Amino acid sequence: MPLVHFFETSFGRTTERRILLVTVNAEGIEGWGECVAGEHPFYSSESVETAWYVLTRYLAPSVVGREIGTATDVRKLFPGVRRHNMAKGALENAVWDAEAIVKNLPLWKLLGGSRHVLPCGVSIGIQDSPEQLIDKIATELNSGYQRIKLKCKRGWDLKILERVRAKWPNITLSVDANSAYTIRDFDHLKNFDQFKLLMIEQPLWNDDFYFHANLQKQIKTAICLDEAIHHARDAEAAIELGSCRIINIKVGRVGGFTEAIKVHDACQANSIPVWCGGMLESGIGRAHNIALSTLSNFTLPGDVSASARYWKEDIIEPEVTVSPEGFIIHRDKPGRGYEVKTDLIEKLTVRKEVVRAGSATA
Ligand code: OSB
Ligand code: MG
Repeated sequence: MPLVHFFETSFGRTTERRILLVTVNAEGIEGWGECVAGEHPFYSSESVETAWYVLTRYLAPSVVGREIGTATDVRKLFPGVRRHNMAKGALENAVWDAEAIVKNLPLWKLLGGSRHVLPCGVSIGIQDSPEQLIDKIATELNSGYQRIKLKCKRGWDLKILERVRAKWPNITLSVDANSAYTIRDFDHLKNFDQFKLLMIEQPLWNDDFYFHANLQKQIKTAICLDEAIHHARDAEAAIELGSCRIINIKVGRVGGFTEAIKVHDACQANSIPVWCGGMLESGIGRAHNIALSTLSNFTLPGDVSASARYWKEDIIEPEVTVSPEGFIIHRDKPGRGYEVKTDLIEKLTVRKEVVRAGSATA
């Protein structure tokens, strides 16, 4: 699916998405999940290809044909595959979707959510010019978004922030470095404090807690970890070390709703606010992110934005919309709450594999 506008981070530019969807058939009920792995293993070590391999060869064969009491049990059936969280999350979440439909409950309720009106932010990529960025920010503010997050890297940071703050001194603003900086940049990063940012997301290495803790001691701006958090124990370690004051939860990155809830609860117990990250999802992943964002500790605006920011036509009905005040209101239909446009998906599909009960495990 081509993106309406390219999306550029410190690790590269995306112009179209290849989206891997998982459908589970639970005695006639269809549950859908989206694998949020990228086209290339740049954000994390997973990609669409690795997820396809792990799902079709290991995860799906261990789950089909099995009696499943509740979606939380799905990961207990997985063979001993290390990591590959996005592949695992796609399958587990499809079962959550099916379970919610079977129980005639909206997914958000099944997850234990309680928030009804969800504050939305936007993530704005690196642009071809500062002028193009200013235009984009103006458009998103006009649409009502409550928080602007800018992708940054060396050469696209302090000067950009100066221009943005000169024009909008009071908007809620944050930055996401996707690991663009190193220890050599600590003095440089101290300069970010003057811009009164809500947070700086994952400034250092994707797998680091220790140097983030050092950095957090030296800067006033709150550090938020994204890439580094793979499960609740990571969250606990990062919090105990002082590596961050905010955590971004992406359900795929932590391997599904079960672990996402654990991360959420660990943060809540330590008074660390969380928000829902995005991975340029289609409507299915987007609907799941909305359901997750209803949990009580999702107090900061998420990167869950309207379908139209990403797609000419989304694969769900209705599309996700954001109110002029910058809120998404969850839907109360059973399951994910949005219909899947199966005809459109069929038209866009380039590869498909059906894993049936009794198929050989690797
Ligand atoms: O770091 O949050 C990130 C997109 C792809 C990979 C990583 C990230 C992002 C985003 C986009 O920031 C959020 C969105 O879906 O709008
Ligand atoms: Mg991020």
